[in-house]
Amino acid sequence: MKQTDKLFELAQTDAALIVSEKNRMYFTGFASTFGYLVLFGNGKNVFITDPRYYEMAQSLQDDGIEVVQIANGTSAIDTVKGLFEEYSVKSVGYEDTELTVSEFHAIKSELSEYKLVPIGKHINFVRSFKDETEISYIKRAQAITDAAFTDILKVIKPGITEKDIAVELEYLMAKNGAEGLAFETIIASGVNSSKPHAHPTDKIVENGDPVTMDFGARYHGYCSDMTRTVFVGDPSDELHKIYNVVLLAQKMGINNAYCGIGGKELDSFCREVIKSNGYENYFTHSTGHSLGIDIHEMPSASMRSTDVLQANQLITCEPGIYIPGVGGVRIEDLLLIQEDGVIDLTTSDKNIIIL
Ligand SMILES: [Mn+2]
Repeated sequence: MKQTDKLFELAQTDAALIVSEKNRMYFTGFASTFGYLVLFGNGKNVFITDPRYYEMAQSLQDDGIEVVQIANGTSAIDTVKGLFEEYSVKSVGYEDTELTVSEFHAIKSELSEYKLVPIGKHINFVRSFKDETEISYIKRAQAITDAAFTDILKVIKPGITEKDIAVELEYLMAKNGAEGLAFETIIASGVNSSKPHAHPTDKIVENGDPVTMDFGARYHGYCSDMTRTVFVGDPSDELHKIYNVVLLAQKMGINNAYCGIGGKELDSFCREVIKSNGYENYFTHSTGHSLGIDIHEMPSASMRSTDVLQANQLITCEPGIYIPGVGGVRIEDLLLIQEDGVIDLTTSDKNIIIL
């Protein structure tokens, strides 16, 4: 069972009620659309589910998670209440960061006799530290993404549309072993590339266009994320310069990252390079984020971040410059923080590529 000791150390409750799909997936490694996971501070864990998952969920017993089927004519919350009574629970942590307002109201009225404590931020903090298995999934997801990038370079040429590049890239990730996408693929060519999160359109790629591709795969439920901007034919002098500034900024961030660096400090390493070249008003987003089961997780690297990057956490380094009417460049790698340094999990070339 993942990091429950750490969770209870932070939460200081007798139990935690986990109902969201992703947190259930995180703590159990078992994917399901329905189930209540009850964690107890004493190390006992119970997965409550219905007949659709009861048999499959038996594998959880090996990980020390008791599996209980909801009795006919009762609800999951009745089973939860029964357990709380049995174990003399007084305080219960709940996922304030995941529940809808109506789910919260339902839990609040059903569990009115318990002290309810919001523990969403503690769960997110615990989730930010990746174990060996999670790191292996993320590395694999990133390797799939890098392989797809190598392959897509053979496909991009004048005349192809942004949508076709997106479809090809997604096919290549699937071919390389992805079980799905980490997020909706971003393809932005020509003047569209000044919009950091553009959706792929029917626009045709033309000679001289930058093509920004921001994409990620999912492997065993875990995400990867990378961005490269390539050029189809020679870019204008201005775009060439912008590319070099973004590349320098990104390398400055990566080369100066270390275990213990503040997210704000990492951001400023990148931002200073862009600023000293006169483009500070055109770097309009933060430098990086972590990922895992979600594509955006904590910690973050931004001007306002108070996070400190610690061993076994991840952070992307993705500065960009976007000039409306001209175009944009973004380069993104995924970094794994380790005690003795930082590993760049992204292996794709980032010297300027002119197709
Ligand atoms: Mn990203």
